[in-house]
Amino acid sequence: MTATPSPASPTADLLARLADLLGPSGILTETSDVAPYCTDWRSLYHGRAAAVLRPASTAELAQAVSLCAAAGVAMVPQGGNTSMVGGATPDESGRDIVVCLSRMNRVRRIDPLDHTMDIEAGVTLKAAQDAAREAGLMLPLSISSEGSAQIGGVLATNAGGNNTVRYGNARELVLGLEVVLPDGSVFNGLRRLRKDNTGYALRQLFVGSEGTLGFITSAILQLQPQPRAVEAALCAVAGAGAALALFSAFRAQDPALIQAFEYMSGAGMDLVTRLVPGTSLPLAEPAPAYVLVELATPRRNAGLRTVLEDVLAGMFEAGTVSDAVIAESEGQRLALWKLREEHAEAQRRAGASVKNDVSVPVSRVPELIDRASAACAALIPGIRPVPFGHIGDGNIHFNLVQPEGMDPAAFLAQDHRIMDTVAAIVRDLDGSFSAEHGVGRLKPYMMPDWRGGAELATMRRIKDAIDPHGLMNPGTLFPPAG
Ligand code: 2HG
Ligand code: ZN
Repeated sequence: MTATPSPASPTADLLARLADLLGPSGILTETSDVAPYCTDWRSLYHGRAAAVLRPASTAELAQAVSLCAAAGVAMVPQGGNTSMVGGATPDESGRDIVVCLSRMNRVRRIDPLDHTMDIEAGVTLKAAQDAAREAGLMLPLSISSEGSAQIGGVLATNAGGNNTVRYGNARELVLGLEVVLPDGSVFNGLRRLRKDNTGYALRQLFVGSEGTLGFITSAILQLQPQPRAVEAALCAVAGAGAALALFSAFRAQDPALIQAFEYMSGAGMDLVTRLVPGTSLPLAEPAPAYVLVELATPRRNAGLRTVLEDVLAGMFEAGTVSDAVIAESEGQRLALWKLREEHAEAQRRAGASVKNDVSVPVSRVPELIDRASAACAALIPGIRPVPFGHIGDGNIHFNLVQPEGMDPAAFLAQDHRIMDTVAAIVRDLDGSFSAEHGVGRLKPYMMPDWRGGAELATMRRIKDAIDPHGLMNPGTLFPPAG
């Protein structure tokens, strides 16, 4: 990347012009009003910002961005502030302006024939799912933070989550996109076409760009039919190898039925049931590991329960599954999901933890878990590995909870050592150091090693071409040019 001058501090004149443009509800400048936007939800990143902009339309945002660009002021897009890697927190300079699109929160249209949703960036993922469901359709993207995460951030980070195994990541759902570019011009790619071979698929550049190339303001998303039958079961297994044998058995029946296939270790389940009120293990005794499998289909009379029971019976006989419980009601299904979704909360309650959101080819997950557990135990005696997550797509959250009684700060001071130890194994297994949480401010240091050479150089050239003055989300994704 060519050397770019540091972003400027916003002048009083710029702030006054932005206030004129956006009105009193469109700009915050009081320190106490700005402060909540300057810390990530895990309270790991603490920055400062000169102002928060809350435009009400694409036109307002475009004008605000062109004012900031002309003044050389950097902008940090922030959706629901649920980043796991500090990707939406301003730096400590106090020069940045945070931009939030939460006032752009309309589901504009759901087309029942096209199976599409035209939606603004500030709608929460949960509200988008609800709107699709009310129209008899489904937005097939589900993540733990869906109550707060907003569509703009979900797309800018190419969120994955629990249903990737069947429907893909956020990227696969995007047919069209509208983006305000760093100079204030508007890329209007809000098309809802399944086929459109007219040059580069520019929209896909912005999906997963982590706010470094512009502001996603609205999108056309593909929807799916609403399932008529859903079955969920929690299965006790000996480990990740058995979990994959179970996965293969379901896939051999019909891969299109598997809506989620999640792995939990015995250690993780133990933390959840001990530390999170309202949870308990619905099986006779604890197991080394568990799978939460969910099957779903829009077909009537699909005999889904029979498929589930047949596969489980075969797996009992083979000794792959030692016990299982099938949800008999929606309440029971949600209770099974609570055991999975409370993993992050249980780890928080257990002390400091270091997260490794990694992926490997599905077949190599057992080796990843075995090798990374042993390597981390050798690094810090008493460390508690809590691997869990989306085993059906190869994405394991190989999280590590501090040893009992250790000073949390002393543990967190070793985060790079721990992350690098896990990453070395992931690399050996042809995996990725960030499967779904992104790079943010936490992992740019890994980029040269993992994505160096022509790959990172090409990313920098794209960044330079679209944001030549380096005004979009500085400090995120790219390591400092050196
Ligand atoms: C999940 O799958 C999220 O629950 C969060 O990606 C994972 O806390 C984590 O590491
Ligand atoms: Zn996840």
